[in-house]
This record gives sequence, structure tokens and C-alpha cells, in this order.
Amino acid sequence: MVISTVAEGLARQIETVTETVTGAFDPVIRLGVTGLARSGKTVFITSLVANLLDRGRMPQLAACAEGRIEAAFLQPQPDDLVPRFDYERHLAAMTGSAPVWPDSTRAISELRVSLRVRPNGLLSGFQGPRTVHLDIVDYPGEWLLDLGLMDKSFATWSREVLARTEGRDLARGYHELLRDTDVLAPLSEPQAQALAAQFTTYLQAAREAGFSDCTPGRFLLPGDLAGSPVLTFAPLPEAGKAQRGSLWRVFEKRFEAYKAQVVKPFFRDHFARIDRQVVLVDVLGAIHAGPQAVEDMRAGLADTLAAFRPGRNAFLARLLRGKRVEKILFAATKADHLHHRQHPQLTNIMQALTREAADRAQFAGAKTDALSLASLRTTVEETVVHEGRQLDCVRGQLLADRRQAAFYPGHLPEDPTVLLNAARSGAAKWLDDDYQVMKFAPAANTLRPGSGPPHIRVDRAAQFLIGDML
Ligand SMILES: Nc1nc2c(ncn2[C@@H]2O[C@H](COP(=O)(O)OP(=O)(O)O)[C@@H](O)[C@H]2O)c(=O)[nH]1
Ligand SMILES: [Mg+2]
Repeated sequence: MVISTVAEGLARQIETVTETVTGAFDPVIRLGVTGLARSGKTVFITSLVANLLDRGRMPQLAACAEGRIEAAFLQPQPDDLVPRFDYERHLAAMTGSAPVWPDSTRAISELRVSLRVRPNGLLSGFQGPRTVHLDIVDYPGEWLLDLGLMDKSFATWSREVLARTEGRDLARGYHELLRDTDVLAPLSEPQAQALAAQFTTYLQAAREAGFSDCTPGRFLLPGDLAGSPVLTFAPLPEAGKAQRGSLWRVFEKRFEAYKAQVVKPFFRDHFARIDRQVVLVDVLGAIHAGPQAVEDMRAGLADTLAAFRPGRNAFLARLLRGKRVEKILFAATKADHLHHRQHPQLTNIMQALTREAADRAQFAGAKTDALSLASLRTTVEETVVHEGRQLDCVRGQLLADRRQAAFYPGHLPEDPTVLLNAARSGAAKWLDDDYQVMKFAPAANTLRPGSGPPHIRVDRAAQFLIGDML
């Protein structure tokens, strides 16, 4: 467990004894944390919060370096209907003598951290400390992809999905099923379920293979909507005049219901209220999966980021009415798989991946930045001589068999376009290099008093995201 100072320990108990204490003028920052499943959201939030509560490893957070943060404590969140981010359980899992990775979560959750901060500069002599509330909202990046559906008809969406998946092995099963399907025939529910199930199987396989163009997003993370009609549809080829009650018309209706009753409420109730955003991307995982996965990640990111340039999307523009996200950070996660000498290359790739999208977001008034980080550092660096060559490795405990191993993930090119162009041109394999990713177990860690879990650049991320408000 994190060991904290006595005074802070007391301050933190406030959560258990009082209602939300938000002063009328206390600034509130809503920080959205998103990324596709397994991109590292849960670990990031847990580490960020633990490192805000115990700030020994946060030198790059200016207010912290200047000694102006007097206290940090958890408080009840403002939204009663959103599950609380299970911070304590995740932290307990990740720390101690036999740590494990936290369970994967499949829906939205929220946590409030409040910071008592002394002002800096001119006002410091006159003003007492003030409290800044940070509301962290964790939501699946898959849900953002659905924004692209809002301005699309069922016919258009179907056409695009079917064209894109035509040549993919993974989608063969679904395309074969379609060949035996008469979309003009009256709907039979078992047939509808079979189509939806087969399409969902494809989406899941595609996601596992590293593809990110996987809509509808809730098919992957259905939560309590699993099995409901609103999730029982799939893309269909266009076919002349469909009668009421035909498979085509029913699926069209369900597609519209999905937009109105699943996608829209999320954007209205959650997305539209976010002030700052961090988008986590498992860049190394995609590179390991190969060029197709990288190209797909690029396209998926661009789609995701459509949400941050609302001018392009009539639905979202109406919803936001001019409000916009002020800052967006794109972070390549799990950088502890790489020796720090390769971190700049990883950041370059992250930057190049988002350039197109980031330029547009900038145009819409948001400040953007890219970096590579590790929310929980599981490795130490080691240089090994291998066949006469010096290799910059990382050493850690392998998740599979708990062996200690030094590991060389491959050499990332200085110029990110080498990878991205290969990906874009449809290469099946990387030419020069092979990239590997090992799964490491979190290292046993006894947290130092006053310090959160070891990380790489979580403090830099925090400075970019909230530093100006402290
Ligand atoms: N080595 C390493 N692995 C990480 C890190 N963050 C996440 N992971 C791995 O990625 C998996 C998914 O992380 P999680 O936070 O649950 O992803 P989420 O689905 O986006 O919430 C974890 O179980 C770890 O295996 C990190 O900082 N370092
Ligand atoms: Mg999670």
C-alpha cells in the first residue's frame, strides 16, 4: 500500500465522513482517459492517482516541484449514476510482494481527486490555498469510434464495412454467411442472432489481431446491453426495395436505435462535458502485430479523433454548442518495454500517427502533445553484448512463467515514416526488423513512504494535462 504522511491520511478520510465538498468557486477539471481495450487506461489512472496522492515521483509536475501542493485526497465524485473507478482494488492488485495486473474493465467509471494548492507568483502572498477538483473519467475508446456512425445511414455504414472487410481472412466467415442470406426475406430472430454473433466474432478477432476499425463499439463491450435487440444487427449488402419486416429493414431500424439510444446518450452525458483528454495507445503492441495493425491503428486514431474536431460532425457540433476540449495528450503506453534510448523513436511514431488528426484538433483550438510513458514501470535497463553487438535491453519478470529475462524488442527506426509508410502501402510484414513484445509482470514493489508506484513520465503527462490549473 501507499504509505502517506499522517496529515494526509487524515485529510483523505474526508471522503468517508462528508458529502462532496465543492466550494462554489473551486475549479473543476474533467479529465477524460480513453484508449482501446488493453491500451492501459486502468493502470494509468491508478498510477496517476497514487502518484498525485503521494508525490515523491512527480518532479515534472511544476506545482509539486515548487512545493505548492499541500494535500491531495479522494472525494465522492459528482455523478451519482456513474460507477466509481475502483482505485483501491486496482492499486492493491498492482503493488505489494506478489503484484498482478488489474482486471480489465468494460465500461465507464469516474473518480474525484482534490488537490489543495497554494497559488504561485504575485498572488501567493495574498491568497490562501485553494482546492482544485480533478474528475477523472475512464471510458472505452471503442465508444468514440461510434461517433462516425451518427451521420451515417445503415446503407452507407454497411457498404463501407463490407468493402473494408472483403479481403480480410478474419471476416471470411461473416461474408460466407451473408452469401446464404436473403436480406429481403422476413426477419427470423435466430437468423438475426446468428448474423450478429458471427459479425461480433469477427469484430473480436479483428480487435485481437490489432485492428481498430471495429464498429459498433458496444458489440465488443456490451455490458448490460448484451443480447438486446439494439445490439442484434450487422452490416448487410444493399438489395433493392426492402419491405417492412424484412431482415434489411429491421436491421436498419436497430442500427438507428443503436445510434439514438446507445451512442447519443454517451456523447451527451459524458463526452460533451470533458475539458481535457488523454488518449492512450498501445503503439508497441500494434507494431508487434505487424504493418496491417499499425495502419489500422492510424486509421482508427484518425476516426477517434474526429470526436475532437466537432465542426466535421453535425451531430456533435449541435451537442457541444461551441464548448471544446482544451488539451489533448496522445500517449504511447508501456514504454518500459523499451530501453530509454528508444523512447524518442516511440514518441516520434506516436506523433506521426496523430499528426493528421492533431493538426485538425489544433485548428479547433485544442492544444495537443504526444509522449511515451509507462504507468507502472516493470523493468530495469540493461545493456547486453550479443554476437559482438551491444543491445539495449530491458529486464523484468515474464508474465507467462515468472522467469527473470533480459529482452530486446527490436530497433525502432529513427524516422517514423519508415514504419508508417510500410504500413500504409499494405505490406504484410516488416522488412528490416522483427518486433517483439514480452508481457512482463508488475515487479514486486515496496513503495517508499511518500511515493507512488514507479512510472515513466506520468508526471510529464500530468503537467501537460492539469499543470496550468494548479
Ligand atoms: N509493462 C507494462 N505493461 C502495462 C502498463 N500499463 C498497462 N500494461 C499492460 O496492459 C494491460 C492492459 O492495461 P489496462 O490498464 O487494464 O488497460 P485498459 O483496458 O485500457 O484499462 C495490463 O494488464 C498490462 O499487461 C505499463 O505501464 N507497463
Ligand atoms: Mg480498464
